[in-house]
Amino acid sequence: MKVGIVMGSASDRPVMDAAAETLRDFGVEHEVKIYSAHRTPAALEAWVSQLRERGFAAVIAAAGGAAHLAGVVAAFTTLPVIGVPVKSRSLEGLDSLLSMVQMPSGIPVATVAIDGAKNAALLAIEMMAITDKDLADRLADFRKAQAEKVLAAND
Ligand code: RP5
Repeated sequence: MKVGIVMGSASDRPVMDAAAETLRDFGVEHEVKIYSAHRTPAALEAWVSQLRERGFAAVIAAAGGAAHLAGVVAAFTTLPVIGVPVKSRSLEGLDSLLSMVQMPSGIPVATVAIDGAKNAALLAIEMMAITDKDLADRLADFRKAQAEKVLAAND
């Protein structure tokens, strides 16, 4: 099983690198693409619509501004779509957040925090870990190490 990462512009890349890094850390195969819902709609549809048959488990979609990318991705697939609202220049990401989190009924987008690329990857891993015991074990190890790091900061 693989995870797709799509972002609306190459300018989103610095934020989204954290998602790819997290998937890499967990040994999860992924494919990263730049497609825009408004600048390259046909190419976006062509890529998204064959993800299920290519063995993908989830798609992470990141965009800033009037960030309709995640909703459009969700329209073209029944795979779970995780939206990452990217911090925008004019409204600091509030526009991106609302346009993802306020999806109308029927086409869900699981939206994480503004610039929440790492959590998007962790959520995708958690979805895959429902049926992948090895991945579930790695998630448990990750949580344990994270907790130990917090507690060690008290020393
Ligand atoms: C969105 O517009 C992209 O996802 C990006 O966050 C934002 C700005 O894009 P650029 O003008 O930097 O290409 O489509």
